[in-house]
Amino acid sequence: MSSATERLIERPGLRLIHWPAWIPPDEAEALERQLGAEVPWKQEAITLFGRCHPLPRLTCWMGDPGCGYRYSGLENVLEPWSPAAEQLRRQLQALTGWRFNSLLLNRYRDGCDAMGWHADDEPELDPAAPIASLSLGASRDFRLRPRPSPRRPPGLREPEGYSINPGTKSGPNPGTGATCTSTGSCCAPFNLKLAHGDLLLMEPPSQWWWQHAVPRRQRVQQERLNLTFRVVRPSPPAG
Ligand SMILES: O=C(O)CCC(=O)C(=O)O
Repeated sequence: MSSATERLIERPGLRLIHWPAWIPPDEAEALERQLGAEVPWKQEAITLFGRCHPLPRLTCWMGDPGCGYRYSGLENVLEPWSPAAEQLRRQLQALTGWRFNSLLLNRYRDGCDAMGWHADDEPELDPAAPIASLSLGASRDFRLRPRPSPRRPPGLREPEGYSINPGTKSGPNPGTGATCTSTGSCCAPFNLKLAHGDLLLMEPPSQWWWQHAVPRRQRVQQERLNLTFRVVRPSPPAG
């Protein structure tokens, strides 16, 4: 782990902390190779209107027993923590104070692999916990936008300045991801470049108000791995 300095990215209802090169390049390369080899990657498929669609990426879920959950309509089979994933979970606990008990790994084989707009707001997730996202390999765009129809727990008030139709307001250069201080002008979609070794912490209540996506980028030929560490409220053992 490096002593990379972090950057705070704030919008109404959104709070992200970004550590560029949290893992230095040579360590990140070794880690990418290790995860590429030790993780049991598979290509899941979802069924929509009776037709089967393979996901445009390879995935794997790891976690503590009882910490799996449904995601994109898929009931996920939990794999045990691999050695590299377990080591990262310990480092993230030291950094954040959170003991992550579930991990989704995504392998984007090239720029044709992608992830559509979504928020990580499944009811099994602890809403007080952040999601820690580590990127390895190719740099990819990570897009953010206010949720077209925010779904939130009863009683949670809309953040001051939040707008799902920001087109009429001009933001202070949303492309930079610069810290936003003037509420009401910062709800335009924006882009973050996530590069080799970068860590992104998505803090509550970001998932209630914002969505994210990793769009297709045909010119990207290199592979990318992304690991999102989560805190699931464990389900009671069956029986
Ligand atoms: O690949 C990424 O950076 C994002 C992954 C993601 O959105 C997710 O795992 O829910």
